[in-house]
Amino acid sequence: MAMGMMGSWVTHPKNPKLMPVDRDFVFLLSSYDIEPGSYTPRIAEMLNFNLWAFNSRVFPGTDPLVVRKNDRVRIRVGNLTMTNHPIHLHGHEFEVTGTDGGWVPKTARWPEVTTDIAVGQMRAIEFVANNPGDWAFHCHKSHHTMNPMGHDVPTLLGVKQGDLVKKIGNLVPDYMPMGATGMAEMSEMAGMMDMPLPENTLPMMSGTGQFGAIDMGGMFTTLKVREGLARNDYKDPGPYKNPKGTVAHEVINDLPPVERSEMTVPEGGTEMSVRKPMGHMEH
Ligand SMILES: [Cu+2]
Repeated sequence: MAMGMMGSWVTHPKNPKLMPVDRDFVFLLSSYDIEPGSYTPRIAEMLNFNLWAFNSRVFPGTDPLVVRKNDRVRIRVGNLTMTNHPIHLHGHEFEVTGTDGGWVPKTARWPEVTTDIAVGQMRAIEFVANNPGDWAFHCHKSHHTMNPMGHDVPTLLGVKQGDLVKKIGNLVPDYMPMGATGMAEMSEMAGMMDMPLPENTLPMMSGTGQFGAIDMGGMFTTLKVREGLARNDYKDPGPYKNPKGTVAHEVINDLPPVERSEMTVPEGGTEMSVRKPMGHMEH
């Protein structure tokens, strides 16, 4: 299992009228510790994994879930990793309709957009895909939507790095600094400069969409809801054509700048005292 040799077994009921759906997907969640440049996972690792996978694949290597508008969709997710995964869907509300114990009675279901899947658990979620578009489907732990991530790098947010990069580069060729304004800066830089990566690895956050960098990795894919697809058509239909007036854009106009009230600082400044807990002296 630590090498990725695993799969799902789905037994469909003999009676096709039992819990019918139009599209039925299944995911196994798995995780690996593969050093950049290496081809063999460290199989003795228990907790500190760096690759988080849907069916042993990570974004942008995952396929989209293609469905027709108004299809009833089931997504089954089983968790074979050593931690829980809050699985989240955009654009729709779903119900958990199945667990390892069987189908959930209709009266016991409630609307959700995220469901946590504990270690060793299986969940089936269902919804009607009534909202056309491209919708993210992903684990909600942010480091599970990243690819190989060094966890012990210093935080360089707000640090003016100047020629530091060049100086370090003299010592460590291919050195890549953590972005001063965040992760997006890094993946854009990596794309722009055609950064060389070690063999058999991926950028930490990558993927491009119709509006530019997606900055995701790991347990991430998209649900693509379209009208007019054939019954068995699962091919990627490409990016969604957003109807006019539904895409956010920068507002450019001649209006005067917004007036904001001045911040008043009392004379002599403000003194603040911070008390930290010091054990149980008063008890
Ligand atoms: Cu996760």
